[in-house]
Amino acid sequence: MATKSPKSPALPPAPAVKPNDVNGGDSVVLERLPQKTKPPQMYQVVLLNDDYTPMEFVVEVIQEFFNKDRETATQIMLKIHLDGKGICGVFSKDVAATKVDQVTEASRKNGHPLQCVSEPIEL
Ligand code: TYC
Repeated sequence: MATKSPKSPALPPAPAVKPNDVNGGDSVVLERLPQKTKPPQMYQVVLLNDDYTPMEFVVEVIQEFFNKDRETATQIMLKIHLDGKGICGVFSKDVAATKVDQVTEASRKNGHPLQCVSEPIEL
């Protein structure tokens, strides 16, 4: 009686491999797509002039919330006083909104009508 040779499991038929198919024809070609990530939209936080808010309060707000030294804050305040508006800083959307809220709350708490807005920066 012949001894059974151990049987190996059935294999799928070997794929036809062309000489240049290093991966048996399963190679994937990755195309480089054009870079399409844009930098995020930035926002300038602007103070508006009015006839009632004291100059000293505006200077203190610019120093405290926009991290300017007293001289720079005074120049920005005078620019607003003369031109009607002035940029205090440029931030991401969330940070700009927080600055507007902080300045507005501090102004109302002190009884001043100071207006602070954020505007998307034009490209
Ligand atoms: N015009 C105000 C005054 O004469 C001063 C002022 C400056 C107010 C800047 C607001 O954003 C402002 N007291």
